[in-house]
Amino acid sequence: MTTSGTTNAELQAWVDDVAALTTPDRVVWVTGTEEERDELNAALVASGTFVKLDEAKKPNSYWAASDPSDVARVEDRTFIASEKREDAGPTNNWMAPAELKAIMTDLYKGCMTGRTMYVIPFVMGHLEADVPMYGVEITDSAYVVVSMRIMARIGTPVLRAMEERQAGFVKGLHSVGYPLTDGKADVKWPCSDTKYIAHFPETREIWSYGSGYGGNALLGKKCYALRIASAMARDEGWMAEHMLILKLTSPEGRDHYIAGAFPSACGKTNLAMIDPTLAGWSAEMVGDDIAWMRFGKDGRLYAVNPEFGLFGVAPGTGDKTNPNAMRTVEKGNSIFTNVALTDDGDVWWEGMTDEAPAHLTDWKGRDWTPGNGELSSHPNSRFCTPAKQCPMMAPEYDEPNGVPIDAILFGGRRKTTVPLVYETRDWNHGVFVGATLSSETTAAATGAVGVVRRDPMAMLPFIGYNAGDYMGHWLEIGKQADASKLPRIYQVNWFRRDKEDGSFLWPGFGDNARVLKWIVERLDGTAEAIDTPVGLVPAPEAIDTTGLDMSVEQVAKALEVDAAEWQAEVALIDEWFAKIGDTLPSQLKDELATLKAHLDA
Ligand code: SAT
Ligand code: MN
Repeated sequence: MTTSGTTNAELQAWVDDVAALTTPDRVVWVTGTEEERDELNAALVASGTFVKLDEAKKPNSYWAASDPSDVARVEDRTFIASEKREDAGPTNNWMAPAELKAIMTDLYKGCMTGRTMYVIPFVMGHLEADVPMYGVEITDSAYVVVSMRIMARIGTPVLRAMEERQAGFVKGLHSVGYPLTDGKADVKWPCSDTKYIAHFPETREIWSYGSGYGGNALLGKKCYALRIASAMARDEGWMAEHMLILKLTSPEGRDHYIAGAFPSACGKTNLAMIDPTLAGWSAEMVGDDIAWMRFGKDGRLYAVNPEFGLFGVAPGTGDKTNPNAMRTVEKGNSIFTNVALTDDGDVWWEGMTDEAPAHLTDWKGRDWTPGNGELSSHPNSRFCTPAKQCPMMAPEYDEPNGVPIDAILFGGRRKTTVPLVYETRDWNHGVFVGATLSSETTAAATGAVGVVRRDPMAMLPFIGYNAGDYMGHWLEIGKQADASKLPRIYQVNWFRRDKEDGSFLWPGFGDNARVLKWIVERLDGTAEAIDTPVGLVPAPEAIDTTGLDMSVEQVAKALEVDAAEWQAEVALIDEWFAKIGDTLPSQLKDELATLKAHLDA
């Protein structure tokens, strides 16, 4: 059985081919209406995937628990299948497209047996954009459909626009890889031990198999808006980046737009929703995860948030750390995955409140009591919620061509070495700092946690081509505009620890506005900076600590440039550059030589 279809011949043919290969019981063209969403949610409750939360506490909201093996992006199963291996570069897993497609076609054969195949037309960014960025995801997961409806603009209006414009689109094929062959019963969270998250950048295709987790299954997000889009952006002269977009307004009423790249689970959503602790300053969010940036007619870089929802890490989100996120999810219409369920039909996770409820159902469905030695929620558990519900959403979010970026931040999670903040000397120096960005790994991907790894522009898992060429593309972008029109580039590190007692040197969260204030004053030409071997660091007194219980000496510790630590860092950067190999741009070698010379001087 099939509902509807399309006049777009390429799309219809692809849908027919996929249905013939995967043999679903029926094909449903997703319309995006509220009635359709309600039906799917009800079906997900009936199948046990969803538990409906108490209507008074979280209206129209659901709790889901994944299979314990399917909780994060699987970077070791993620492939960039370009025709040539060198086009995927040294940081991506590569397989020849024909070989990978042969393997995956075998897996897809009959994989939707007993299931419904959904066809989701979607657009990343605005339907009214100069160049609307269309996609279609085929999936056998109703969880993916209702999540995609939160995370992207989907449904019939998008399909009609695609038909009218005869527009091209990114093809995303997703299956959980759990066919209901011979009447086999379904499980709450179908998935497979065999997983492939495959990208074909040349043909703008995504093939995903075996996982239902967000970053592996909601193909508009990391797979399209970063991996495929970064390859498009290289070809077309724009940028697809793993960045938040923040609007900051000073007490004088001047607006500044800041983009910030941070690896997954390093506080990007918290910074995007910052509640400044400094009197007179206010912040609004434009985006919390992805920024697409293009030059405007005035020669400045404009950023749009291509997403429609927020897919944030739940643990650590609470009234103290991120009140705006709490207000966003309280409005309902949200899906919570792998957090804990309270006895009265609400959700809870570590860090939501100081005290845990006396009893919970944990993310594995077991009884949980405080102090039982287990976390109630998986460290990468997520809330999926409509972006527009955020009380501090900037009106510019609706601007189809985005906001002009004044500054770019690069941040990681580093216990040592990297100062709280410093400014780079020019675009190329900024690209060097971005290209050598590093962070301790988090639970956002499977694998060891807490290991320092290089994460260029926080894009390591998301660059859809050769990382050296990607760095070169950044340098190219810098040549396309007047230096005065380019955003200024800063590095920040909220996570530095005291060498003696290991405590955090900086309070973080809302107090990060104090760092942003210094950056704005630099942009306005009113703040001083000290020239150090690594870049321009504020004098400790230049950071506004009004109302903070923090001495100038403590601020100085957070800002310190320790030559010995940086000598060790330089050795690590040498190793990193050696890994990039031939495609490493010579300008970045020059920047490293300059850093070494400054440190030796
Ligand atoms: O990859 S996700 O989009 O699921 C989340 C993240 O790792 O940033
Ligand atoms: Mn992210």
